[in-house]
Amino acid sequence: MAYKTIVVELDDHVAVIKLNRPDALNALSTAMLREIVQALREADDNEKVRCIVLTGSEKAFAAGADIGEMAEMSFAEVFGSDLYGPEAQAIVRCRKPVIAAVSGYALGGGCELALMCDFIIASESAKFGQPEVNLGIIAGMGGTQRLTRAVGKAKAMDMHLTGRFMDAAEAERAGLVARVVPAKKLMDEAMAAAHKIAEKSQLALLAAKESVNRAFETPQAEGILHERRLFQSLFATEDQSEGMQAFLDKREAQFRDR
Ligand code: CO8
Repeated sequence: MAYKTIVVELDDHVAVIKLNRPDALNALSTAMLREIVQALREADDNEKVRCIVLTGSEKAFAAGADIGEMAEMSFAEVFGSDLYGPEAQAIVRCRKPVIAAVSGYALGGGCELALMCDFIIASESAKFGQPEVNLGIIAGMGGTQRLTRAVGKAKAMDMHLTGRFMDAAEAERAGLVARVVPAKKLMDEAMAAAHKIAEKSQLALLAAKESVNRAFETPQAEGILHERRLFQSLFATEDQSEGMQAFLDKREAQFRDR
């Protein structure tokens, strides 16, 4: 499908979704969010795709929701249309692993979009922030919830209340990002991680993602029970037999997603 605000490329088993509104620092318009949702759906439905990388430009992953689009909106319009709500829900419904490769600004909705991905690999130039308070609003796509769970109350409050940006080194220390690499190596690192993931059993990946996400949605005892049942269910797969036999045979496993 032809997109206007994003570019989608397939590199072997990895779908790369690149946000592409350079003039607006990849500000997230409704049109762009809908295209991201569509591209994620297509990647989820495409049997060839085993991992997804979501990225922006060197200067900006995304500098937030599109302020121009929101500026004139009334409460009735924002509430009545559930602005950005359905798109945000659809993004987190993607079942395949999604890596955010973040360079430059990841602000407001851009930070929230990165947090909706499964993990973030950041360049040394990355800057994360929830500066909505400067606009007289607050985060609306999960930022008060996901950022708080990622970095804890103190730093989340600091970012939401002061609007200050967190650089990549602080973001790594705080647990917001998984890895920090030099800007020039960002896509190489993200693609290497994605290709590594693509080698695994799809069934185990789906179960792992679902189970880790339970840690955010359920009491711990429920999450642990859910994990145990998923763990046990994977013993019904051929990939479990193959993975363990390959280890014992001292060879690479050949997973077939069965
Ligand atoms: N929306 C629209 N346009 C933007 C945005 C944005 N969020 N950010 C940057 N742009 C545009 C600028 O207007 C400018 O356009 P133009 O050249 O036509 O004037 C262009 O991008 C370049 O921006 P700057 O000239 O400002 O570039 P600088 O390098 O000087 O500054 C900054 C970069 C610091 C990133 C600056 O652009 C900035 O502060 N941007 C706004 C950041 C922000 O406030 N983000 C939060 C937005 S609100 C939000 O995300 C709410 C999400 C939750 C909604 C969910 C509802 C359910």
